[in-house]
Amino acid sequence: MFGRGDLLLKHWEHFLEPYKQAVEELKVKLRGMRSQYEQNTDHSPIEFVTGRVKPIASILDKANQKGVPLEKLESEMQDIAGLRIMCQFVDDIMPVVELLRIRNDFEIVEERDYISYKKASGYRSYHVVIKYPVQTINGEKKILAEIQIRTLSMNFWATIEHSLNYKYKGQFPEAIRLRLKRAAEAAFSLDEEMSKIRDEIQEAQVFFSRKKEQQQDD
Ligand code: 0O2
Repeated sequence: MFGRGDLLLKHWEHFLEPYKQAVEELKVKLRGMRSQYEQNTDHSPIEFVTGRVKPIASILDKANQKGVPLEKLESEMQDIAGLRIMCQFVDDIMPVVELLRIRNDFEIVEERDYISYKKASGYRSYHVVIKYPVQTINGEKKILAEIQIRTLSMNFWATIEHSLNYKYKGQFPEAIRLRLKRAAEAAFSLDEEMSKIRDEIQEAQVFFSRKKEQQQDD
């Protein structure tokens, strides 16, 4: 016998299935871009890629906050499937966006540049919303997915701020809000400093990766 809770869970699993498939496929595809760079050049603009399907509780919270009715989730919630591409340098971000723009396995429906226009919270990242075709046993289904492209330093700040946000439910005590603002400025300066010594860093990285390869061959 199935209870109401089991049926509800089954309904959610059915709804989320194409999103899970899309995240798995996109992780492989985006990681493939990194491997191709590694094989063909000395520097990959992509450091690493992660992906997740938004947990049901977060979907419900966000729908509630934004007043999105559940029957409109598919068309109005853009980040149920979420991918993140981390770059070492700010200057790597637009070339990665360009790589996404020229792909023909999905369509870009929106871009949000929170790097040129950071959010009031201090959040910086470049968001690309895509329509991705998933092949299912019932035919093709196009779903929305959000790809966030950011530096390691932007990611560090966003990860910490996100966990604090969860703890304080967006209502930060003034002292924490100030510290986060200062931390965002420090993350910005770190990105700037690293960009200035980018050539030095990359030379050192090439040197170390060649040395590692030599040691593996010996
Ligand atoms: P989770 O847990 O990462 O899924 P908005 O109306 O601006 O709040 P919208 O319209 O959904 O958000 O789109 P946007 O701005 O592209 O933001 C979607 C996602 O970007 C968020 O998803 C976060 O992942 C990230 N993000 C946006 N603003 C912030 C911020 O101030 N701090 C941090 N840490 N992340 C941010 P979710 O659903 O909030 O969270």
